[in-house]
Amino acid sequence: MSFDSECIFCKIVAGEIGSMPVYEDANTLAFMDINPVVYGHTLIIPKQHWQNLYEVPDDQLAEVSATAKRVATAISKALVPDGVSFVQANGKGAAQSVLHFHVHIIPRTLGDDLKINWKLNPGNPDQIRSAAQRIVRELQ
Ligand code: DGP
Repeated sequence: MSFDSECIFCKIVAGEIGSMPVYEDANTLAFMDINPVVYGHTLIIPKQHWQNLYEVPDDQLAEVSATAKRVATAISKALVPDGVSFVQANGKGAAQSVLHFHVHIIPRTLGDDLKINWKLNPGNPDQIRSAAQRIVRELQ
């Protein structure tokens, strides 16, 4: 089991710090982003610690992809956005701030004009929770 005791996402997987999970299976976890760029912004991670796309083994990548598809499908039904974007950053130049491989699922609104390097602003916990509850209901 690959684990980094300094990694914030490993701490979430281990239950050492809280998160708002929406889906979990043996090797992957989906939870709400604490700095959402939009309502419903969700992260998908492998439970094991791999820094980036280059490190994550293909079988783990396949499992993350399957979870990302499952959660994006639930988001598209529960939140009814105009679209859904996947963003996955590798390295400083790509604005990767947490060095544990992850995929952002971002519900989109026509004309939202989102920039790929968004600012990390704290989200409203009630709004994040409400989005999580709607996604979880769809996944059940
Ligand atoms: P990136 O910048 O692509 O590495 O994305 C990392 C994301 O992780 C960013 O959108 C904010 C989010 N994030 C950072 N720390 C935490 C945390 O402790 N909990 C949660 N839920 N999200 C976090």
